[in-house]
Amino acid sequence: MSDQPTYYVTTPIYYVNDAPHIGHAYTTLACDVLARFKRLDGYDVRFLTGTDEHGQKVEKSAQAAGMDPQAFTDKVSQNFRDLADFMNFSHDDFIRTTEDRHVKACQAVWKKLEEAGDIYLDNYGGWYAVRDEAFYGEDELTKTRDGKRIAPSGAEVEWVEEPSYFFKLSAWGDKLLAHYEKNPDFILPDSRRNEVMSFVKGGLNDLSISRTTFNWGVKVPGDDAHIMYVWLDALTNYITAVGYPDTDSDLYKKYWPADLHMVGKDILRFHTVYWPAFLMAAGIEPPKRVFAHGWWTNEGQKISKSLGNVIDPVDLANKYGLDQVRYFLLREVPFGNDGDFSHQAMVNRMNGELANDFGNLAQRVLSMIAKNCNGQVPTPGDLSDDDKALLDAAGGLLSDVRGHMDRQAFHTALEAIWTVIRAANGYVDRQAPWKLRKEDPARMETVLYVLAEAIRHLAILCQPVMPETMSKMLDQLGVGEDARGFESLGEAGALTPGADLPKPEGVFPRFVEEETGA
Ligand code: ME8
Repeated sequence: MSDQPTYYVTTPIYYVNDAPHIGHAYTTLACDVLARFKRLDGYDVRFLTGTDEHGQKVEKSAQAAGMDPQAFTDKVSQNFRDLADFMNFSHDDFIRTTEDRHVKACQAVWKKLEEAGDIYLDNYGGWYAVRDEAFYGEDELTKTRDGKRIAPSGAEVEWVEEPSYFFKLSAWGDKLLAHYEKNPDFILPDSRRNEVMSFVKGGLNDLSISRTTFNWGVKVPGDDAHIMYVWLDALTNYITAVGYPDTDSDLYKKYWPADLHMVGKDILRFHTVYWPAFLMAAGIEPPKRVFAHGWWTNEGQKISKSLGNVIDPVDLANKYGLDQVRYFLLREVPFGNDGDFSHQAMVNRMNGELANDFGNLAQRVLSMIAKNCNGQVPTPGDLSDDDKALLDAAGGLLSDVRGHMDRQAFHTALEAIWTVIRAANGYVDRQAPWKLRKEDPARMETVLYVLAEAIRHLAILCQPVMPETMSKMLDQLGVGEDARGFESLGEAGALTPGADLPKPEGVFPRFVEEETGA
C-alpha cells in the first residue's frame, strides 16, 4: 500500500421518511468541506453519505404514502442523492441500508456479537419513540397534561412489549470510559464529551437490539422472527461501505477505523456509546472521532414540518447562490453551537464579507491588471517590508487553517482567511497602485503582483468551502487545474509574469432587495 495518508469521513445516513432539508445539507456540507480540504492537502480521502431505510418510522411513512416500503425508499433516497449533487458534494460512495452489501455486513456483525457472548434472548417491556427510533427509561420521560409521555427529544413514546434479543451494554461502561479517557478527542466538542461521560458514569442498561412486531428490517441470522434494531443496522453502514466483513479488502485496510463520524447533537449517544460498544464487542476498532454539531433554527424558531418553516436548501441556493450559502452556513455559527438562519444574517455576510471584502479585492486587482498591465501577470521588482508582510501573512495561512480544520473549527478557519483578505484590502489602500501608474509603473507592477499572489493563496484555501466560485477566480488568475493543491501554495513563481490573463469578471454579486412596492 502507498504511504499517502488517508482520511475517512462519514455523514449520518438520513432517514428516508421525509424530504431533505437544510439540517441534512449542513452536516453533509461540513463533511464535504473536510473531504475537499484533505484532498487538496494530499490525503487519499473516502467520503461516505447515504440513507437509513429500515425501521418502523420509515415503514409508517411508506404506509402513509400508500406505497410498498422498498418503492418508497427508492423514491425518497433519490431525493437525497439529488440534493447531494445539487449542493456539489464530493462523496465517494452513497450507501443505502436496503442494499445486499449492507444486509450481509449487519448479519456478520450480529454473529460476531453472538460469538462473543454479548447477546441474549429475553422479553422487552418499555418505552419506545418511533420518531427517534429509541428506547427510553421511565425516569427520562415527562408527562403532558393529557397523560402522554414525552422523551427528552420531544418525541412521544409508546409502550412496547415483545420478545427481544439484548446486547450486554451494561458490561461495557468501564471500557467505554477508559476509551474516552485514553482518547480525549474521541468526542468533540468537549461539552458533548462531558455529557456522554456523565451519562455512562450513571450506569448503562442492556440494550434491546431486535424487534418482532413488524418486519421492515434486516433479519436476525438464525431467527427469522426477529429483525435487527434499526440503529444497530444503521450504524453498521460505516463499515459496510469499506467492505466489511471482508476485513482483508483494500478498502477496509486503507480506511478503517474512520477518522471522523460527523453527526448532529441529537444522535450523539448512538454514536459515542452504542456504536463503540458494539464495535469493541465485535473485535473491531472504534472510529477515531465523533463530532456532534449544533442545531439550526429558522428566524428563532425550531424547524419543523408542522410549523411550515422547513428551509429547502435548493430554494436558498437559488436565491443567494450555492457557494454563498455554503459559506454562510459554515461562517455564521461557531461549529458545534446551535445557529439561527435569518435572511438578514445571510445578506449581511453575502454582501459584507463576500461581495465587499473578497469580491472587491479580487475585482479591483484583476481589473487594474487588465487595464494597466496589458492583461498579463505583472512583473515584480524588489519587495518592500509592506509587500513582504502581506506575502508572509498569506503564506502563513495554510498551517493556521489546517489547525482549525483538524478540529472542525470552520468558522475560525474562515476568520483567519478573512484577516488576510482585510489586510490585503488595507495594503491596496496604502499602496494606491492607481496612483503609481504614472508616478512609478515598475512599482505598480510589484504591488499588483504581490496582490495577485495573495489572492492566489486566498482562492486556493477557499476552494473547499466555495469550489465553483474559487475555480472561476483561479481561472482569472491563470492558475492551471494542476496547480490548485495546497502543495502549490509555497511554490515561488506559481504566477508567471507576462502570462496572458482572461478578462476579469466579478464572482461575488451583491444581494439587492427587490422593491416590493409596499
Ligand atoms: O437520525 N440542524 O437520521 P435523520 C442541524 N437515520 N442538523 C440537522 C437538523 C437541524 N435542524 N435537522 C437534521 C437519523 N439535522 C438517523 C441517523 S446514522 C447511523 C443514522 C441533521 O434523517 C443532523 O446531522 O433524522 C442530524 O444528526 C441528522 O440530520 C439526523 O438525520
